[in-house]
Amino acid sequence: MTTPTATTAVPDAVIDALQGARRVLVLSGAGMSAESGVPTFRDAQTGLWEAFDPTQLATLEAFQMDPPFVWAWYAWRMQLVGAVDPNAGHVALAALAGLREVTISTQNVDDLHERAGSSVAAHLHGSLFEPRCSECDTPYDGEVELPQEPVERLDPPTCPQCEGDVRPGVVWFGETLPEQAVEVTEAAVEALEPGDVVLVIGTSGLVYPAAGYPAMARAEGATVIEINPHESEISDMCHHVVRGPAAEVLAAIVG
Ligand code: BV8
Ligand code: ZN
Repeated sequence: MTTPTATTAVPDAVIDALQGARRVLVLSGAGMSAESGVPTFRDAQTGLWEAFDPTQLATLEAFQMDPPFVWAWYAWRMQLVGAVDPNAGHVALAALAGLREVTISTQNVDDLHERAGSSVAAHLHGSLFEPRCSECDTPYDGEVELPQEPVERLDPPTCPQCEGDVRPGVVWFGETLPEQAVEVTEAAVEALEPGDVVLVIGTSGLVYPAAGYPAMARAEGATVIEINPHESEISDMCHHVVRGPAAEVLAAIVG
């Protein structure tokens, strides 16, 4: 790894920890995609959604109450993610996988890690790009109309099997996380040994159970490093904190 050239000071201890690590577990949140132009969850929602609290929109109840209203938000987000590119941070993590054993478990519902060349072990909160029927759970692979601008309402597609409303393939608040994603993440945490590194990137650490993994990793003896320009709920339990933007810091660290 090169000596960092970022404007953000990367502590030598972080460089040394990564140099010495055999395994790296990446726990990424919305801040990982911020420099690609994807609004984070708690930023002021762009345009139309400024008036709404995402945690009120990202629920099954909100969808059942008004499917076109909630579907419109997700269709806009699908369009937005499709129109942006992975940033230098996504690219750096893909390159890191050529140097170390890297496992990525993300809270993000975008596909930017994959489009940068990473394989993602777990999407803890599902994916924008795996819509399924809200009635019979059948994956929906038909046409999805993507609005070029945010729209207030957009009818969700209809399930070809049962005529039910198609829903986004994300995990809403109050819904349990995909079992496989939890199992894979917990196994990766339990496999950590002293000397391994956990990079907690761009998450406010507010949403559980995902927010609990950094503490579990620390208990396994791994070195926990946060990359986030701001303080988060997990900053206090990290061994090192790099207060800078993910793309810039990761590009500097991985080189
Ligand atoms: C569940 C998909 C069982 C939808 C999302 C205790 C235990 C268990 C559950 C709970 C609990 N306490 C409360 C709960 C309930 C709830 C919860 O945690 N609520 C919170 C609000 C308190 N959890 C759940 O409901 C979960 N389900 O536990 O099931 C159960 C069931 C019933 C009852 C009880 C338990 C399901 C949660 C999943 C919700 N779905 N997303 C969608 O995307 O629309 S969560 C959503 O928020 C996103 O996935 C996002 O990833 C996630 C967390 O946000 P962050 O990723 O951290 O993003 P955020 O905007 O918050 O922060 C961005 C960070 O980036 C900031 O720190 C910022 O400084 C930083 N940043 C900005 N720019 C950059 C940057 N960092 C680096 N570089 C930059 N350039
Ligand atoms: Zn159906």
